[in-house]
Amino acid sequence: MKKIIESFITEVGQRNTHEPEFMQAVREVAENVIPYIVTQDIYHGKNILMRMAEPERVVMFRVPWIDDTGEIQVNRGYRIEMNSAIGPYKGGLRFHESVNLSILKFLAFEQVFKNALTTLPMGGGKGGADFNPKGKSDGEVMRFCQSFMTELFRHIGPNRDIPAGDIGVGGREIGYMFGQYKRLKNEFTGVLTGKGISWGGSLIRPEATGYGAVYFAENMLQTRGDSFKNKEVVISGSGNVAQYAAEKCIQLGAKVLTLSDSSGYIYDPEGIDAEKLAFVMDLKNRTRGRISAYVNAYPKASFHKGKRPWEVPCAIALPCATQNELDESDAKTLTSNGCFCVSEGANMPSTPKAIKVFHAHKVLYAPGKASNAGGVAVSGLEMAQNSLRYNWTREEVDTRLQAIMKDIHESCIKYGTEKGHINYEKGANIAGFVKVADAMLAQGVV
Ligand code: NDP
Ligand code: 2IT
Repeated sequence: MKKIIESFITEVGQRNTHEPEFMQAVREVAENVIPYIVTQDIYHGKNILMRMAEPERVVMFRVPWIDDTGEIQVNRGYRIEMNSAIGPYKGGLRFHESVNLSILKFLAFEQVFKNALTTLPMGGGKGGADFNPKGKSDGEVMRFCQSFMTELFRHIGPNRDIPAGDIGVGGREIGYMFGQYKRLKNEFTGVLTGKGISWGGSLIRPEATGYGAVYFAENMLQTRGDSFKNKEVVISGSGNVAQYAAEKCIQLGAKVLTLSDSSGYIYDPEGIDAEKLAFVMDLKNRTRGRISAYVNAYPKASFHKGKRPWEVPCAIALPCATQNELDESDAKTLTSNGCFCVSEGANMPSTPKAIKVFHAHKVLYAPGKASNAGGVAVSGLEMAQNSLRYNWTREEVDTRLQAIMKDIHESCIKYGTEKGHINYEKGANIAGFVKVADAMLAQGVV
């Protein structure tokens, strides 16, 4: 088995040199799915995983724009259209200085499996640019978004490819991009998700990823007759996903101890309550400040510069910042401090060695493609509402989100149950694979 997996990885690696994040995501899937494929005759001789590891299409383009001093800047834009077997390409856009082909291909590959798990008809894609929104004025962000969409618009559409937000892309950026798409096409369509409520957005979409990651963790805790009540929770990040994960934890009676950004983490031993979270939301979303400012407002808290929050003892950890932000030594620290539940709000935040530590300690560990699927699931519900030209209430969307997270949890149990342990990583990868692979088989050599 090891030989089959290694020869597959070698072949994919030869075609994708210098793409470590993409190869990390492919290896994780291959290690979980190939042992399953060999037991299933229908997949033999179809080269199905190799086909899934090759994007259907990659678009790369120049994004020129003028900054506030009148200088011409240039960035690189991308859209990876990974797989459309079960629906149009769907996935976010990331604006961050680290963005490159490897990072977007890993995200697009993960998205294919994640979207399949949501039970909704969505293929997988991802895009973005190496643009750093930090410190940019509203005008600069708008001009960048307009230039980005001036090329992207010809590749997307409500039945072709529907982008949304991710790191560095929230409601403001979606608004600027939607406005430019509408001018170029002279059409009002649901081409992006994460839109404002008065122009086609869905209630609960901003909350969905964070809430979903907590709902998924709740489902995992229930398998042990446990809950969030009075649990200490450590969260990384302080953006969209982290904020709403924290909100749901607080609503469920947990004590949230940390939040972070790329400069460090804040630790509040008294817990971040609803009022303190409102301060964080204003700080991050309106004034676009740094999380370190929390300690000026709440002096009993401390700021740990350049550090990650995993050293703070907790029962539950929710990584909600970025890829590879939790390594083997962090995982060992967490488990030795009693952490027994990890639900990933971010995409691929735990390194492969960290995941091994979680499995060895029988931690309730959910990979992002299962636990953060609530965001794209509510994006799917936004698309459905746009097609219906109708809006569901908050309660309706939240009820559907909870049902979807429960369904994903059940799919993981179906394919991931091992002796005395649920391997959610294996369960999510196989369940996602089966749905997409069966559709591809039915469609011929695609
Ligand atoms: P935001 O841009 O709103 O927030 C990102 C947060 O992560 C910020 O606190 C940011 O800090 C921190 N961060 C980003 N890069 C790094 C880094 N290299 N090192 C340390 N911290 C970092 O993004 P989101 O909250 O939307 O996304 C967070 C994660 O969730 C990502 O992995 C994303 O792919 C994933 N995700 C998002 C979904 C969504 O609907 N938005 C859906 C599913 C997954 P700083 O400000 O210092 O950069
Ligand atoms: O990683 C993700 O699932 C997202 N950034 C959300 C994608 C979407 O289309 O809502």
